[in-house]
Amino acid sequence: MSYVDQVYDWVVEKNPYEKEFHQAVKEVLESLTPAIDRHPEFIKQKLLERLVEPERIIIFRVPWMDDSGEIHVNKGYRVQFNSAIGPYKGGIRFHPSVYLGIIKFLGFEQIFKNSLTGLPMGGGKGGSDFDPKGKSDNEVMRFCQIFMQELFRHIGQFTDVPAGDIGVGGREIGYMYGQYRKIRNNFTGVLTGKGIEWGGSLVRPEATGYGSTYFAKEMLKVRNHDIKGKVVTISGSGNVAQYTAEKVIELGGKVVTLSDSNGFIYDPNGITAEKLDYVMELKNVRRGRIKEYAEKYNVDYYPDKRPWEIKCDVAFPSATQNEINKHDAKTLVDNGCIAVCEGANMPSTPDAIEIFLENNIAFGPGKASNAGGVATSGLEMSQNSLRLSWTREEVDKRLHEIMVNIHQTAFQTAAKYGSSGNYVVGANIAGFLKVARAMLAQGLL
Ligand code: NDP
Ligand code: 2IT
Repeated sequence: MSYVDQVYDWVVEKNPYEKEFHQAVKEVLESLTPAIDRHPEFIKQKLLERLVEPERIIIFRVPWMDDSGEIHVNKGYRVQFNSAIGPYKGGIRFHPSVYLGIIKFLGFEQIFKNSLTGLPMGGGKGGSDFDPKGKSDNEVMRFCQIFMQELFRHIGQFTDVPAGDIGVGGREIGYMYGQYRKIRNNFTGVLTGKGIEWGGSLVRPEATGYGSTYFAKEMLKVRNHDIKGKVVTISGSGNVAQYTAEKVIELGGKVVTLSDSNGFIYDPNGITAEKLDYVMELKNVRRGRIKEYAEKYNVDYYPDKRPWEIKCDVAFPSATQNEINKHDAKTLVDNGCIAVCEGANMPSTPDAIEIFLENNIAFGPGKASNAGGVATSGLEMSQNSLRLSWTREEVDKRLHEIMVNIHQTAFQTAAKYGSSGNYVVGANIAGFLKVARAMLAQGLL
């Protein structure tokens, strides 16, 4: 049995039930084989065994009181996965599906993603099985405060810097930051995604979606295509989906779908900037359902479905993990899709990825294509350290450069290791090698 297979089996045996974590580990390890072949020292040093075990896991109780006075108890998590190249960095997810296996998969992905950005950030992730949906602002505030009442002792600007993810946006970061500042009595860049008046960076809210679009543009350029004039399907209607739509529209693409966990809307005439303003108000202020778009603009709504049956040139899965299965992938290919760019983390199942690669689809894996969010978080950290704020143009220029570099690195690394055009192999190997070298240089820790 090969070294990577042995490590994978060991991960499954030692971490039963964490199926998303197994999936993420398998995808990375399988593509590392050519790199491991060139570095036998990694085997001797048990480097992969060390890489798949988080440096530290914190699990804690979060009791909170709802508006009617009833007490609820949720679980809080922070997985501090790898700090070989910088402080742990990664978002916090509030969603009822959260358990250790999800946070570990996300933290593991984050190691390689952060490495690819070229910025000094290690990998981590946190969250809770708390469901912000249907909760009042006061309930969300109290939850965030109690969550931070424990998390504060484990994080810091040089230790671990959380940010947003599903269910955690500007509102939640605000409540958590306020509590951190109050408890610690200091004002530091301990979270990213902060409001612009209190240490945040311009373009951070837009960064993941803009970055994903910049990445897609680079993939298309290699094939002599452009976003302009392309029909685009997007899943999700949260932070990543909204700003992917904004940038695609700005670049002349036609966005025809958005979704949420209840279904998707299909607007064959294209979502315009004005309609997108409506979506942003609907989702970010009123916190309503995407179905309302269909009612307002008189378009079709498909309950309990994902948008992959709609014919498109480019697809941006931007909602959640495993939202494109084998059947969806086949449908996309059969309908003439030429590129799939992952805004979400691990939205495509392994057999869906196989279909994309077999059919020569330009496939951007999340850890490369959605790295613009964390990269701009890195830029927020830099600005906090400098005690300066860069202009919108400055941040966007740096974000764009980083995405172009990630694309180039993944593309060139894939070619170097015998898998031309395979961004999965390129991104995994490039992200891995930097972390592996740093781990070896720093000794057995
Ligand atoms: P949001 O909470 O802002 O939006 C999430 C969207 O996805 C909502 O429309 C939500 O619908 C939908 N969704 C969530 N869970 C499910 C589900 N189980 N089934 C169907 N739809 C679902 O999150 P983000 O936009 O920030 O995150 C989206 C994805 O992008 C995630 O995979 C995240 O990890 C990834 N990502 C986020 C980054 C960021 O900076 N925010 C950076 C890099 C990656 P509903 O409202 O009905 O739940
Ligand atoms: O998955 C991700 O990269 C994020 N949720 C953003 C992490 C961050 O620290 O900005």
